[in-house]
Formats: sequence, structure tokens, C-alpha cells
Amino acid sequence: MFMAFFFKASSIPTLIFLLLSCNLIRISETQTPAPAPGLSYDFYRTRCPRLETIIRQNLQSVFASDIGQAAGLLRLHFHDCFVQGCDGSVLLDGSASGPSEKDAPPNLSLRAQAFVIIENLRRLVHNACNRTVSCSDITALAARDAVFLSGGPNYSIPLGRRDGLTFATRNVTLANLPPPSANTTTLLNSLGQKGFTPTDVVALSGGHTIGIAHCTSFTGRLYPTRDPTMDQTFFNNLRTTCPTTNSTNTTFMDIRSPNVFDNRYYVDLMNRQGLFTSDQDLYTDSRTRSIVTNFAVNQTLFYQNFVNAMIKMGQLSVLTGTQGEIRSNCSRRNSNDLFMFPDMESDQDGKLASY
Ligand code: HEM
Ligand SMILES: *[C@@H]1O[C@H](CO)[C@@H](O)[C@H](O)[C@H]1NC(C)=O
Ligand SMILES: *[C@@H]1O[C@H](CO)[C@@H](O)[C@H](O)[C@H]1NC(C)=O
Ligand SMILES: *[C@@H]1O[C@H](CO)[C@@H](O)[C@H](O)[C@H]1NC(C)=O
Ligand SMILES: *[C@@H]1O[C@H](CO)[C@@H](O)[C@H](O)[C@H]1NC(C)=O
Ligand SMILES: *[C@@H]1O[C@H](CO)[C@@H](O)[C@H](O)[C@H]1NC(C)=O
Ligand SMILES: *[C@@H]1O[C@H](CO)[C@@H](O)[C@H](O)[C@H]1NC(C)=O
Ligand SMILES: *[C@@H]1O[C@H](CO)[C@@H](O)[C@H](O)[C@H]1NC(C)=O
Ligand SMILES: *[C@@H]1O[C@H](CO)[C@@H](O)[C@H](O)[C@H]1NC(C)=O
Ligand SMILES: CC(=O)N[C@H]1CO[C@H](CO)[C@@H](O)[C@@H]1O
Repeated sequence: MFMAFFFKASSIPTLIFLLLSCNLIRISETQTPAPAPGLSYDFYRTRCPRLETIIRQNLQSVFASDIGQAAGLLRLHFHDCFVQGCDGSVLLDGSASGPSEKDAPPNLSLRAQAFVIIENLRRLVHNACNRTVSCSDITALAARDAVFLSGGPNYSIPLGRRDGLTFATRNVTLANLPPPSANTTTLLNSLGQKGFTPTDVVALSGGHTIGIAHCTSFTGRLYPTRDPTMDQTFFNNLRTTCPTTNSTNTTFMDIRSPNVFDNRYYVDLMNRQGLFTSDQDLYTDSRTRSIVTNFAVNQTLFYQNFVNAMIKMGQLSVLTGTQGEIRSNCSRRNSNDLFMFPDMESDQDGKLASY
């Protein structure tokens, strides 16, 4: 096995003991998901042996000058995977989540710089290995490194994704990404449809331990009156940051350690300092409350479940083998290059038009 995993096998009996001995704990799934058919941990071992080193070294220097970019890259992979699978579709010009979409729904937009970073990585990787590595794999590795280089766990991910030929419409995008106003019922239903357990949902939400949000993502909890599940001092400070519902200000999502990938997000929730309804309700709802508490008191447990949920998320509806393509420019499909694939053009346009 090539899963250079950071968890010692010896921790498994301890976990089982913990599961049996403490009825607060509902966390039953700690198995690393198996690679999806067509993906493998050593996919690029001969095709591009320096792939992971190139990405990690480049991101190390990117984050040294702006650690905030780590959050942007982690969120990019999440949006890619949740909307029509991890196929790099989010990167395409014209995507409802893309930087070129001027009137995207409020705050659906991702950081413009994240797209630039991915395309830079693609260029470096293709310079070293030619067009052997997909943009969707580069996005997945960038998210993995964003976690590790922000102080989170180091882990391996299955590779071999191919890039999709079409992007999702705005409606499809919105239907697959729950809004920050969602409660736990909505989250569990929405993510449950993609195969995520309540533990996965709580673990994945821990991605909010890094990064920022715009006022518009949470002013519904501030105006006209305070959401009663929000701490009063936290509320006062947020009202100062967001004096009006349309303020363009931003704020950190984890007030305790905004740029460190740790378990403090869950401590925030226990102190009623979660930023979104979708965050705070995980502690209010009896189905997920004990999971929040367990992650808040045990960072190793959080890391273990986060890694498993990320590997699961990273394999949602992946294209493999001869499906899709390996883009030579992450923001457009190769068939746009008429001189390269003259025969494919009308066919691809047909697929696009069918949306
Ligand atoms: C469970 C449902 C989720 C909801 C409702 C949600 C919602 C949001 C919203 C509204 C923002 C702020 C956007 C803005 O105002 O600029 C945000 C930011 C972010 N989300 Fe989520 N998210 C969810 C799941 C996830 C997952 C699964 C991850 C990754 C594992 C993630 C990682 C992030 C990160 C890192 C940021 C900060 C981005 C930045 O600083 O540029 N989120 N999320
Ligand atoms: C992280 O994991 C990779 C592969 O799983 C390994 O090669 C690397 O040495 C690890 N890095 C650190 C700093 O632990
Ligand atoms: C990349 O492609 C060129 C031209 O086809 C070839 O000469 C070179 O050996 C390839 N490089 C790698 C790393 O495969
Ligand atoms: C998108 O969704 C909205 C609201 O659900 C609906 O009114 C609209 O017709 C949809 N647009 C398309 C192109 O499906
Ligand atoms: C959760 O949100 C849904 C949709 O807005 C709503 O119908 C439902 O009543 C809410 N559930 C709870 C327990 O608040
Ligand atoms: C932005 O937030 C700061 C405090 O964090 C506040 O003083 C300022 O008025 C806010 N500006 C706007 C335009 O909302
Ligand atoms: C925000 O809304 C207020 C009143 O609703 C308006 O006066 C103000 O110009 C708006 N500000 C922005 C930045 O749109
Ligand atoms: C925390 O979780 C880890 C991993 O599941 C487990 O091995 C460890 O015993 C837990 N620690 C405590 C103090 O419960
Ligand atoms: C990639 O495609 C975009 C348009 O989709 C274009 O603006 C950009 O210049 C292209 N990059 C390269 C290196 O060709
Ligand atoms: C209305 C609003 O605040 N929109 C913001 C949502 O996020 C994008 C990208 O981060 C910002 O550019 C918008 O200003």
C-alpha cells in the first residue's frame, strides 16, 4: 500500500475502546475509503514522479506570502466535487462558480486568486511531465496541501481524475451547494444524498477552521435582530464589522485561530461563536451535537474523520480512464483549440448546449 498515513495502527484499539466505553460518541466510521475504480495512490508514480513535490513546494512559497490562499484552494476543491463531481468543471470559464461569472449568486464566488494558483501549478507540472496530470487532480492535491501547510494532517489521496468537458449551470450549482442559512436537517439531507454520514458532515464543516466570509453570508443572523443561538459579544463585534446587511466587509470564520487548520472551529461552536447557521446549528441539533463536542476535545479524532471525509469527497463522480480529458489550460476544454481537435468541436458544443 502507498497510503503513507499519519495514523498509527495502534490507535484503532483505543478508538474501539472509546466507542464502547462512552455513549456520547456516535462516530462509527473511521475507515479510510477505498480508492474509486480507476483512481490509485500511485497513479503518477511513473507518469509524473515529481508531481506532489512540485505542488507542495510551490504552495509553500505561495502561502508564505499569503496564508489566506490556503482557504481559497480548499473551498475550490469542495465546490468542484459537490457540483457534478471532482472533474475540474469549477475551473472552466463560464462556470457559475468561476471568476468570470460576474453576477453569480451572492458569495458563491470563489477567490479569483485560487484559479490563478491552480493554472500556475498546471504550467509547472506540465513543464515537468507534459500533459499527463489533470486539473482536477491538481485541485485535489492543492486542497490536500492547503490543509497540511496550514497546520493540519498530512495524508495521501487517490489520483487519476480526468477533466470534464462541461460546466454546471447556475441552477445545478445552487442545488448542490447548501446555503450558509441551511440548518442541520437541510445539511444532513443534502450531503446525505451524496453519501455522507452525519459524522462526515460535521467533519467536512471543519473546513471552516480557516478562511473568511463576507457579511452577506451571515447578516441574516444579525438583522433585524440577533439570532438567539449566537453569543452576545460575538454578535456585537459582527455588527461592527457588518454595519449594514449589504456591507462588503469580510471576517474570519474561526475567531480563535483563523489561519490554522485545527479543531478550534468546534470550540467556537460550543461557545456559540459559529459564523453561519449551517455551522452553529451543528451544535444546536441533538443529532450532531456530540460529534461537535468530541471533535472539540480531541483534535486527532477530528483529523482522522476529516481526512476520511475529504478522501470520500475527493472521489465524488470522478471521471477516469478515457473519460473526459487532460486539459492543457485549466480554464477551458481542449476542444476549444480548433487546431488540435477539429472534429470534436461540434460534438462538444452539442453537449454544452444541452444544459
Ligand atoms: C456544509 C456546507 C457548507 C456551507 C453551507 C458552506 C458555506 C460557505 C460560505 C457561505 C462561505 C463564505 C463565502 C463568502 O462569504 O465569501 C464558505 C467559506 C469557506 N468554506 Fe464552506 N461551506 C460548506 C462546506 C465546506 C466544506 C466541505 C469545505 C471544505 C472542506 C469548506 C471550506 C470553506 C473554506 C476554506 C472557506 C473560506 C474560503 C476563503 O477564505 O476564501 N466549506 N463556506
Ligand atoms: C507527508 O506525506 C507524504 C506522503 O504521504 C510524505 O512523503 C511526506 O514526507 C510527509 N511530510 C511530512 C512533513 O510529514
Ligand atoms: C515531453 O514531450 C516531449 C515531446 O514529445 C518529449 O521529448 C519529452 O521527453 C517529454 N517529457 C517527458 C517528461 O515525458
Ligand atoms: C433556475 O431555477 C429557478 C428557480 O428555481 C427557475 O425559476 C428557473 O427557471 C431555473 N432556470 C433554468 C434555466 O432552469
Ligand atoms: C430546517 O430548514 C428547513 C428548510 O428551510 C425547514 O423546512 C425546517 O423546518 C428546518 N428545520 C428545523 C428543525 O429548524
Ligand atoms: C468594516 O469593518 C470595520 C470593523 O471591522 C468597521 O469599522 C467598518 O465600518 C466596516 N466597513 C463597512 C463598509 O462595512
Ligand atoms: C446599502 O444599503 C443602503 C440602504 O439600504 C444604501 O443606502 C447603501 O448605499 C447600500 N450600500 C452599498 C454598498 O450598496
Ligand atoms: C482521540 O482520538 C484518537 C483517534 O481516534 C484516539 O486514539 C484517542 O484515544 C482519543 N483521545 C482521547 C483523549 O480520547
Ligand atoms: C487559458 O485560457 C484562457 C481563456 O479561456 C486564456 O485567457 C488564457 O490566456 C489561456 N492560457 C494559456 C496559457 O493559454
Ligand atoms: C455581495 C457580496 O458581498 N459579494 C461578495 C461575494 O464574494 C465575492 C468573492 O469573494 C466578492 O467579490 C463579492 O463582493
